[in-house]
Amino acid sequence: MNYMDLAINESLKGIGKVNPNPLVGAVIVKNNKILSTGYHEFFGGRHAEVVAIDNAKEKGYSIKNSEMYVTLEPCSHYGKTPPCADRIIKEGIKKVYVGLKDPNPLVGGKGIKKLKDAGIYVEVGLMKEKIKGINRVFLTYIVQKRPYVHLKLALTLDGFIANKDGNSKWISNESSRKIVHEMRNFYSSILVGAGTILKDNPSLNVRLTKKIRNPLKIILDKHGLTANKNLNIYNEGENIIFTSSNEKWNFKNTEIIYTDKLNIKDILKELYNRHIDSVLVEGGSKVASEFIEYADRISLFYSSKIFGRGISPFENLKNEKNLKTLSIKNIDNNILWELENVYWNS
Ligand code: AOF
Ligand code: ZN
Repeated sequence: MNYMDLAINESLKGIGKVNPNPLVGAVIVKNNKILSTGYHEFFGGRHAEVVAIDNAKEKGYSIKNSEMYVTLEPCSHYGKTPPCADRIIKEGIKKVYVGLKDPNPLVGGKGIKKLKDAGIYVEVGLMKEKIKGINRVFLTYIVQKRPYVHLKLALTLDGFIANKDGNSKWISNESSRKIVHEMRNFYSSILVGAGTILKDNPSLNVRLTKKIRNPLKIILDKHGLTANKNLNIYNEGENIIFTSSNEKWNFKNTEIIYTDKLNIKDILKELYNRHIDSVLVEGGSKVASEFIEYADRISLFYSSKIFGRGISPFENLKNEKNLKTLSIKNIDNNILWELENVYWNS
């Protein structure tokens, strides 16, 4: 494994803990020996570069004239912590290999310039594409000023998300569902319509894989159908309900946002304003038909079941769509088809 790969692997340890900040990892190397590694561990915490430096020093290493591999450009601003570029210069690190230039306007090349001005050798762009993929949430949130949207659906072979009575349990297999729980660890929130809540009474938590934390649950409930019912979503974690109804919800873990229309763009804007950087949209056909317009990524889990009749996920679709395939995988006889939407910002 190369050093940048190692830095990337370190960065992944921050999944589910750093949002809306980036996943960042760093490695310090001297004379071809790895002295230390570090990653951004939690929102507001030390940056990866500083963690790696502190770790090397704790082990008693001198890091003067060493090299650093870091997945994101070291920052140049005073944020929750002082600038990493200053610390790197102070410690006498002589070469810095940067994966991705930081698109955050607070940094945006200023960190690299600071290092270069101090006489440090800097190389930018190592494994850039991989790092962009891993940081797709941060990049969308910071550049496009909206949450990243990932639409996930489980479908029968003939393309239904439920049978004609609306039953959707269980279309995809256990391995597919495990992947969905990993997605729940990765994204800050899950969004579903009230119909799904009433029909399936889902918990929408992380169970089938090692839980990092439960994502925030967002329910679109125009008519207030979920108000004060005995439902699993109220048992743990936090909920936000968007509604146009005058119903009152009396749950401590549930915030109600009243809005005239449940307009998706406005909902996403509201979430962005609350620093929610990503949404995993988990269905209902109404929700899927609307969110397909706004989804950055779509994951379709096709099972080998055939219903013949049922509910199509896109019954309410307004405009035809043509998506771009990212990958197709066999998941124990289910097929996971991952697709990308065209750029939807306007
Ligand atoms: C991180 N972790 O390892 C690096 C970051 O609010 P602050 O002070 O924590 O600054 C956040 C910004 O700092 C972030 O958006 C990114 O531009 C830059 N680098 N952030 O959270 C890190 N290296
Ligand atoms: Zn920093």
